[in-house]
Amino acid sequence: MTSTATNATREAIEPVGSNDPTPSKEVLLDLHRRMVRIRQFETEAGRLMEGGKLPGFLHLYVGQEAVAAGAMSNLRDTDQISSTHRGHGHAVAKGAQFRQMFAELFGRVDGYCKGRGGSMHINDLSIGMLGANGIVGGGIPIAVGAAFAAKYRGEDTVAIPFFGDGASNIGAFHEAANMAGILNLPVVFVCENNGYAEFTALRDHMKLENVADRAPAYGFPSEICDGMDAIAVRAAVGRAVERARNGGGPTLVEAKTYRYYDHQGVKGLRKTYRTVEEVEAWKERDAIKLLEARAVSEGVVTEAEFAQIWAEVDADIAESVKFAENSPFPDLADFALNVYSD
Ligand SMILES: Cc1ncc(C[n+]2csc(CCOP(=O)(O)OP(=O)(O)O)c2C)c(N)n1
Repeated sequence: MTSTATNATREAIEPVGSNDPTPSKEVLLDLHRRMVRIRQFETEAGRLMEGGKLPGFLHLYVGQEAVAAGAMSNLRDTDQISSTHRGHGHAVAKGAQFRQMFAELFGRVDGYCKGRGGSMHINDLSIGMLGANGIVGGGIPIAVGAAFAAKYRGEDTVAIPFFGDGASNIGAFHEAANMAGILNLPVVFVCENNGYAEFTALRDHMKLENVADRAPAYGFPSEICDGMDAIAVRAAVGRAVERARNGGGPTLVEAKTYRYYDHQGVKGLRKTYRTVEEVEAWKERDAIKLLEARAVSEGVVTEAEFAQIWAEVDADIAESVKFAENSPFPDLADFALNVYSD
């Protein structure tokens, strides 16, 4: 269900489960593989950080996998995305390789930014990953710019900026949304509402309950989906992508989701802003468990087939970490390389 552009307030939709039909086996396995790749990449990155092996900051995406996997399963390599400080999941789901990602986290020359960017700046233009961004809301106008360029050139590509509930308070979001609306650009704004901006609960930083309620102000529709259900996210973003590709303009999709770890790192700096019970309640509806249970109970995928995906991903992780650890550090002599263009 979508609200219309002319409504002053949008239709409220309860984000509980999906009534969308179960996709084919091929699609289920694809969603599962994308989610498991994110979960295991992040789990390993968290372990490495706790072991003191990674420099810089690490904002883990664990818990939110269904959003990146569901959204990206609708996209082609030529479609473009921009990301946030919590960007590994988006990169992995868009098709980035573990070897270059781990090497970047380790600060080595084989990383996506030759070891100069670190966790918050992973990009891969060859797969339309325009980059993660440490500036909250910073990626939103970048994706809108990519959508403008696509429309200007007559290309049928779509751009998705991913951002959090906190980022929807930033001026860049409102300017970009206004521009996307008035220029009718092929953009799907995907807000991952995990209920918190750092340590501030949504009710303390926004008067509205839903980020989706902001879309009518810019003249385009919005949809709320269950961000723990990859099938529901795929369906919601799929509708919006199709609309954008066919000249229908932007949509805002809000996925209600949750992060399992703290804002930064694994244990986090403070623990008082949310309860253990709340975290455990969300884990009960873990996105990977939900998808596995549904696919197995409906007889579309076997437990053994899912187990094989976990094993393949773990082998890829082990090999890629070894590769990254063996990659050299950048040479200090060319520290200014690529800072300025000729
Ligand atoms: C412009 C700017 N302001 C403040 C910060 C500090 N900061 C980093 S993450 C964050 C909260 C972002 O919350 P949200 O957009 O909901 O994303 P989430 O962390 O929940 O994924 C803030 C305030 C920043 N990096 N950039």
